[in-house]
Amino acid sequence: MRILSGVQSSGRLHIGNYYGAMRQFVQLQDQGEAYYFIANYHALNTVRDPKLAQELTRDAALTYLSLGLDPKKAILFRQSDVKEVAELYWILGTVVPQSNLERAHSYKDKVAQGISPDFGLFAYPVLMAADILLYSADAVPVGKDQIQHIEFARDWAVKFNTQYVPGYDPADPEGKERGHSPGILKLPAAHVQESTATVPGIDGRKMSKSYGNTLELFGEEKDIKKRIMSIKTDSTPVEAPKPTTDAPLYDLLRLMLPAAEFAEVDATWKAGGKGYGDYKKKLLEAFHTTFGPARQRYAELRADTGELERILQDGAQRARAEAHRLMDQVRRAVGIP
Ligand code: AQP
Repeated sequence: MRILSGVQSSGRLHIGNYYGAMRQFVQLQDQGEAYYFIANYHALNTVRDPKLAQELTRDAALTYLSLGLDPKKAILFRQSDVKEVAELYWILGTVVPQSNLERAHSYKDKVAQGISPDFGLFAYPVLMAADILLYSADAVPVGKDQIQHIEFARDWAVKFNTQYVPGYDPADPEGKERGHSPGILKLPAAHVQESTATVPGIDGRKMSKSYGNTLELFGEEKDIKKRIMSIKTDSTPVEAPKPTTDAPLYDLLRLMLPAAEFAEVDATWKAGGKGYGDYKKKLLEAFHTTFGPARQRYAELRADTGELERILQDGAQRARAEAHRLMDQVRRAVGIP
């Protein structure tokens, strides 16, 4: 099984990225051939400072490694190191209905936030599909917000194959039946962990770099504390039962505490006797227990710039070999010598 996923270097990575996606990346590196990349072309949609773009790309790579990604097992690379992705993006774009892009949730959400969209934001799902299809991925571990994009990638792969592969039958995409051909573009499947599908931010919306509501994995201790202490709560007094479990503080405790400890929180949350301040302190402790070792590795890896570049170059070389193979077929199919 080939696994592929990426994270945008559009800001410092946060615990939403970790629980929604990166934790699975690390688990899956033992279960198949894993390709993980830093989506630094995607990040240009929001990061317009070249120095910062480079720094955030490097930071995302360090984050992967600090969280346990092993470059001997998984291929780690920068999206921009494999130029074929831009070529596939264009070719695929020629079969993408504009109406699909107009109904993309991520695009509609950003427009609803008042962001005035550029072409890059509108066409984001096409580049994401190219990212996935270029490496013939079987499984794509992602958070829930990305499911629609994976569905698009499947639909467009079918459109491309139907258009350009003689004997391709969408009902038999692998060409198992006699007389059918397998597609050039392989259909990927989203791999979502339901329990952590959407991690809430400190304001209760989805945790997101662009909302400024994150708990950064490798943020300054002082800042983490400040942010945890400012998680949105109501004014229920200490002794009273909390009116709802539909609260970011409750969800974050559930994510970060071991089951037995969370059971205690759950009991007092529903019965009363503890205040939100106590729960926030507990969450801060859990943050440090959970991410302490990774934070330590991050500090060590940051000091060794040569090693990081070597890992990324090696990953790019391996990813390029696969991209060349696929693009040979794609170019031949569409008539580009
Ligand atoms: N809050 C979240 N809950 C669960 N999963 C999440 N992911 C991101 N936020 C959450 C998952 O992390 C992976 C990498 O995401 P990304 O950084 O490439 O893009 P994103 O989803 O757009 O993340 P942000 O923080 O919201 O970035 P901006 O603000 O730049 O758009 C994905 O698999 C994603 O599902």
